[in-house]
Amino acid sequence: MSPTAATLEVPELSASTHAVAAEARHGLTSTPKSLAPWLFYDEAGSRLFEQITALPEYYLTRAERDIFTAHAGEIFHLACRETGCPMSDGLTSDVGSPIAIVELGAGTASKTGILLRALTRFQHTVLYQPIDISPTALDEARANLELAVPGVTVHPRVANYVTDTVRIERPPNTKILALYIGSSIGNFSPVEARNILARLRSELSPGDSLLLGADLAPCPPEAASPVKSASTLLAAYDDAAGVTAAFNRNILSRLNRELGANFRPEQFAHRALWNRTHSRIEMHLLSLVPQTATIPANSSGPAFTAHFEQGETIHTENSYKFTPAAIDALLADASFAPTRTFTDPKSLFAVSLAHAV
Ligand code: AVJ
Repeated sequence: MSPTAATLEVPELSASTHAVAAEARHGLTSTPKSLAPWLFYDEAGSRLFEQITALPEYYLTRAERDIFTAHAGEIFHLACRETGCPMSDGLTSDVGSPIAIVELGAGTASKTGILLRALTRFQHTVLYQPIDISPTALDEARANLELAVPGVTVHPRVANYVTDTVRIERPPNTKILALYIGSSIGNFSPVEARNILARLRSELSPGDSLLLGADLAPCPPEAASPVKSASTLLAAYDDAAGVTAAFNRNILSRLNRELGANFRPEQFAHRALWNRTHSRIEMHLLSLVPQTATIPANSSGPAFTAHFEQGETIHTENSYKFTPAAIDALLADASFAPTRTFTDPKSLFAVSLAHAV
């Protein structure tokens, strides 16, 4: 092969790797540098995130699971109240499936089983439609749930709910309860968050409902009962075992693996900070030395280098935190009527039910 031919032959990328390449090019040539948080979730990153959810400091997953366990019955009762489905009389339904569940960004749906199991106490069969960009996660969700929760039928849908409107399957006489849980909404700016919910709302009808899981903002120290401190929050994103640091650095390892880049992840420090002005946790990767990484040419474009000054950062994630009032305002902005917000005993996390009006 002549040198000229070699330089012309650039790897043809799959659609998903193309998106990774495009985001890397965009984020690393911007000032300040950034990488979008969806890049965290390759196979290694998804495993690290599963580990994060079990960390003592990462209260979010446990708090939300506790809320589901304590309030599932009441959630379905309230979801039904305006719809006239049989369980609103306090009776067990025998008439098929009055509520069908749709879940945005379902992943492997590890917490959803609690809700589905509770719902099968009211109705014999439940249609569950998990939506996610990862087909492997959806396979796992289906395998787990159909085995663990008798009566549940899983109709997975591979789709990007951020960029595309996802069509919802609605059997006759069924009300939809849409789930958007796990604080996934926290990764989006206020405008993006509103747009995601408004687009979901456009697929729903009056009487349908939404269950939104959002993490709560810390209370100011001067508050009467400081239930959640900024340090509790920060520790959840900077754990002692360093799993979140590994999760953050994996974004660079992924660019090395998928794009053949030559980042040295160990030369970047994990930084988590509380941005009070924007009410969000930010994660950054901080360059410990002056360094340069090269991202080779591929079908998304020519090779480029990213130079880092010592102390320069890559902004990898925002995780927005909400007051109960901010959750209600977000829901109302997307044409949902806030119905009830449930929290865990320590008021760390919120699960809010709202009706489409
Ligand atoms: C999956 C977006 C809910 O923001 O808490 C966990 C991701 N980042 N630790 C979050 C995450 C660092 C997580 N979400």
